[in-house]
Amino acid sequence: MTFKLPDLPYAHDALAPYMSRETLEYHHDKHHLAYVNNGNKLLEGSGLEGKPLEEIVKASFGKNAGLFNNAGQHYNHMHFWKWMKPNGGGDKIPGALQKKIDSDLGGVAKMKEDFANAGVTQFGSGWCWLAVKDGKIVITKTANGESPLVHGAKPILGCDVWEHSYYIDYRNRRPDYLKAFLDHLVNWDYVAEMYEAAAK
Ligand code: MN3
Repeated sequence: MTFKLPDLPYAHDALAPYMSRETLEYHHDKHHLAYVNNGNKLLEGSGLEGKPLEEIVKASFGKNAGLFNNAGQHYNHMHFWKWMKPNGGGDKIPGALQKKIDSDLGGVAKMKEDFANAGVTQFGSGWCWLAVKDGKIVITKTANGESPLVHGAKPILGCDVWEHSYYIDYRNRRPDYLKAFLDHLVNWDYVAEMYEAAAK
């Protein structure tokens, strides 16, 4: 089995009330698990067995839709759990990353506004992102299981705007979910870690 469901890095109720135990039980224990199981089945005979996850995602994009959807979502969710933490969010962003956000995205407040707007305007299922492209941090959005990884960039923060990510807690209020994600959930230390790795 190449793909494995990672444990959540916190208890299922640790992100409440911003993301409930019930949401994480469905989203992590069922949705993510399904991507892992389907991905493992579709990996067999694909010629990509044993390759690193990022390579499988890039190599299957546009060539093997079934495998890409599941491997892409496995990659996205592996990071998504780590992009959140209890008592996260806010404006406490590690120094070097904050400076880069100031220079590339017009400051933290503007970045949060534009990131949320990308998530709100992603039509249907998908993700909104901070990513490093050509040495700059950019804000993007993608459909379904895609990520900046298959568009020549390196993701450093992503928010899942599939309905399964927010419907139990927020019903149709996607803007409220994105605001709670930014104000109370983002693990900026992990974002900074991915930024340092992407900037090398
Ligand atoms: Mn999801």
